[in-house]
Amino acid sequence: MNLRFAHCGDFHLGYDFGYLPPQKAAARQADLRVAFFRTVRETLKWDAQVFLISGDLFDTPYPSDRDVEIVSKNLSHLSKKGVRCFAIPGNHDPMHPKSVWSRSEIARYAHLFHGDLAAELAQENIDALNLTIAGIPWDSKDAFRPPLEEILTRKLHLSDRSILLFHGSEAALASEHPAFREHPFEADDLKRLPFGYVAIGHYHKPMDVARWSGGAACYSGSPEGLRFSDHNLGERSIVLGELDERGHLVRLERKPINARIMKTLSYSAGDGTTADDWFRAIDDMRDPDTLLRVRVPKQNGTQQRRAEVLLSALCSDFFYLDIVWESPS
Ligand SMILES: [Mn+2]
Repeated sequence: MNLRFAHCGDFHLGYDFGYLPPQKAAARQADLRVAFFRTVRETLKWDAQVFLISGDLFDTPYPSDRDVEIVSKNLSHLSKKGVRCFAIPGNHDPMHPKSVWSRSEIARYAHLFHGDLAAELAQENIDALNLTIAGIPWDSKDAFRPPLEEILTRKLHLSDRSILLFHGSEAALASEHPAFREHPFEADDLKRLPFGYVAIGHYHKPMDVARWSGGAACYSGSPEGLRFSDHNLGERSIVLGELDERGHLVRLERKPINARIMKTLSYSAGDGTTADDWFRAIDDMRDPDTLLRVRVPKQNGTQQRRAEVLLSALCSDFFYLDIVWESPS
């Protein structure tokens, strides 16, 4: 029988959305909880036997009771349906003695990989499924250590089917985004590992990092965009996959999951556009579930006041419309 899995991560439950007005921030926090609920529902629809969380389920190691309760209830539901849950701590929810991962209402339903990679690769063998799941927990003490280096040289003892979970920065992304330098790895190194699927977290854009004969490695991405940064924009999804008896990846799909969508639009001085052009372009994107940030060049005197009035008329057509007036540098 083939094995099905669902891979998600980077929910950042409890993220404060501090740039939004309080009511909208609360609505977005609720969106994160809805995204988790939907992810669990899609996992069951997919008939997955395993549920994988590749780090940063929570935005903090000490989330609110409400967030803990929602996760606990959903994990308990998965467990009742026979789905096993595996998770690793990410950089936002690292392992601490009193962190969320030690709370019994979470620990009861999720197998958490922790411990020191230098000693051994934490892994769990499920004989009934002919499956090994291994996980590299985020190491806050040595955040720049390449996570794959040590296991590349080690002899691993795996079942025919094997999956690796870790949270890190693909090297090409690290060069584009200064914030993605921690726990760096090369996409090519993934191909040298003996796993059929590698479930990666940290980068928020859904992305296939590597594909090889019989396997793949993916960033699930965050199920909701958190900020107006490139990797949080656009559609969000989770990964659904299937391994055959030999451990080869035979199916890989993405399931859209986001309730709302984040977009940006940008104009610059001297590009020949006017406030009327901006108005038309924004008006075309009208959507009550869109968060849109528009960058426009600051105008002079009465022109500026006219442009502000014009564009502010569109605010109620969006979940959130943020017009950023940029002064000429
Ligand atoms: Mn992260």
